[in-house]
Amino acid sequence: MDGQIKNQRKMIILAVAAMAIFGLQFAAWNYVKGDNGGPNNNGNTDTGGNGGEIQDVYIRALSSGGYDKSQVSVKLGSPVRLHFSADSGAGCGKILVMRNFGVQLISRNGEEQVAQFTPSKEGVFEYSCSMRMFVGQMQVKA
Ligand SMILES: [Cu+2]
Repeated sequence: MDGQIKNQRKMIILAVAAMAIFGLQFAAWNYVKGDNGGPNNNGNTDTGGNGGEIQDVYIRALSSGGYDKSQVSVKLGSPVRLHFSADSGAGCGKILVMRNFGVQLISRNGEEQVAQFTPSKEGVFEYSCSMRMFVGQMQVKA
């Protein structure tokens, strides 16, 4: 008898705890969602997803081989707008790949191509041509 009641109590406590955790997650999720969308901010190309200031980054592939910047630095959690262009003599450097962010840009006649993404992890991430003859690094810092 006593044992059974104890067990029932345990079950109730567990159920309440589970509901509390679920409720908290739900609240947190709603909070994040609200933060993302904002009341008058439904565009995504211009304002980015995470509420931070857009960071414009410019990278150019040179006909001499390599990029004008071998390293760029961006802030964690704020959208990055990557502007890429290539000299007409840059060869395969006209393709810029950032595997970690699903970016692939091709600048055919030296024109600027733009990709936008939001870095969600600190670290050093490579950008390169598809064969990694041109290589540079993007540093993501909090
Ligand atoms: Cu290459």
